[in-house]
Amino acid sequence: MMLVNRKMVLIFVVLVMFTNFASADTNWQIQSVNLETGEPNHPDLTTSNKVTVEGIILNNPSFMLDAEPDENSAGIGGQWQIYIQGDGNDHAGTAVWMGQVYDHVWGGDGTYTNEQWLAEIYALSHDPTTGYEFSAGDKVRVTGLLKYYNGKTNINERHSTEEDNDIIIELVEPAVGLPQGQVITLSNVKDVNNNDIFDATRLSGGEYYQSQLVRINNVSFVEENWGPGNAALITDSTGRTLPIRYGLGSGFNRACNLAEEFDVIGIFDQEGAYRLWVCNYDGNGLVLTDRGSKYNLPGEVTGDGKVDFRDLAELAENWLKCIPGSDGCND
Ligand SMILES: [Ca+2]
Ligand SMILES: [Ca+2]
Ligand SMILES: [Ca+2]
Repeated sequence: MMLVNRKMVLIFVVLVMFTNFASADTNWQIQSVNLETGEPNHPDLTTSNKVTVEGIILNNPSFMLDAEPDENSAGIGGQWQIYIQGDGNDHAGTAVWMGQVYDHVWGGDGTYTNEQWLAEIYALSHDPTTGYEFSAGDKVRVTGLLKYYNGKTNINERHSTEEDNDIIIELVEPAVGLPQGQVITLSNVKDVNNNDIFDATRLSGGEYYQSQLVRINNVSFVEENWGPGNAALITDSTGRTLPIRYGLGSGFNRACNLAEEFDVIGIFDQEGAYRLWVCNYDGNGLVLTDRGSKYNLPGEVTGDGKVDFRDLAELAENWLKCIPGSDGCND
């Protein structure tokens, strides 16, 4: 009897180990495509099995999509999205997306009330064990269902408010820092005729950089179209071009002070065509990027995500002070 129990325990332990091992994917595995056709072919694309994957958060969500709840929206309601990028040898990234009004807008199942929606994205923004609030540069573990959309395999709820479809995000390591943007040129992702370079092996072209941070140096605008959420177009000295999507960052509400030739850092994205998603601009003048705001809320200085009297008090206390060596001291 004793022996049987030990055996059973052993089998159970091995099963648990195998299950844990089998359910962990890399971003590279999640983005798997058929080498001949380029079609996505992850085994759990249409099963009800959730995948688990780790990566570094690339963006604070309020700079990317508008999560403002709007259950009765004639528009599209709240949306929420982060990208995670694999580290080490995991040369790939994955978008994690949520929507509020699945049935009205996304051809799905159910709509979150405003209250439910806020609870959903609050849960996704905090480690379930410690309550820690995530930020770009944190390494996290994401568990959820897969859904293919316009060129990449995303983790999302498959457009359903069913609790079984929930996404879970857990902290692996806080503040590991953003990955350095891989320096590319437009010739890495566009051919001589300025067409997207698609390589189904994902070892070159746009697929190699998809959903990861890249940096492109010495570009200029063909179409500036400055403003939050707008689409722009950049070019380099070879005449190749690449679409830019501006995020919702409040920096795009200020004047564009970029030099005529500038560098750009953003998330290399595919939605049909390849494009670069730049979430915010911090006004530095030479590089179209933002180096560290947490919330997309001008005047929010205390770091709690709400503008109130505490921010005002801090502002008042420091009124007319300037940082030695900064432009502000020359006014
Ligand atoms: Ca793709
Ligand atoms: Ca849910
Ligand atoms: Ca505040």
